[in-house]
Amino acid sequence: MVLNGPNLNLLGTREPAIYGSDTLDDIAGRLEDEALALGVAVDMRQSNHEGHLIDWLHEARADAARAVILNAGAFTHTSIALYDAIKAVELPVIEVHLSNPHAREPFRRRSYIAPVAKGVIAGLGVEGYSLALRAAATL
Ligand code: CA2
Repeated sequence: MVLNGPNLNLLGTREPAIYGSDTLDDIAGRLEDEALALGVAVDMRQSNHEGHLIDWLHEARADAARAVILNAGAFTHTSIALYDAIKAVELPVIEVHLSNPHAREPFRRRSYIAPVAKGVIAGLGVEGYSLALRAAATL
């Protein structure tokens, strides 16, 4: 399962210097193709609501998803609820960011996801999603 958090529905429409010019649909299409080649299935979702992301993590567990790729957006830096949910579901979660939060404002340096993530990929743009998918397929 590939989960995207708040404001990522705006990808490709604003701030291309930071987030690139691909839309979330472009990324989903690319992951679908790559998943086919890897022999795995992807289910990509986006929500601006923290609770939806938590419900989907529970759903991933209930539906026996094998891994979660998570770009939690700004909830990365604030959400103890996501930290708890990731711990609870006991699935490998790969944290992905398009930009490199460590090279931006200081408040982006804290991640509540990283301590419970299997791995973290940041700063490589949409390529980060592809790398995470490859890692997930291998894991
Ligand atoms: O770099 C990333 O992928 C982030 O998760 C993106 C979040 C940001 O809060 C994190 O620190 C790093 C923000 C997503 C906002 O997405 C937009 C896309 C286009 C235009 C405006 C916002």
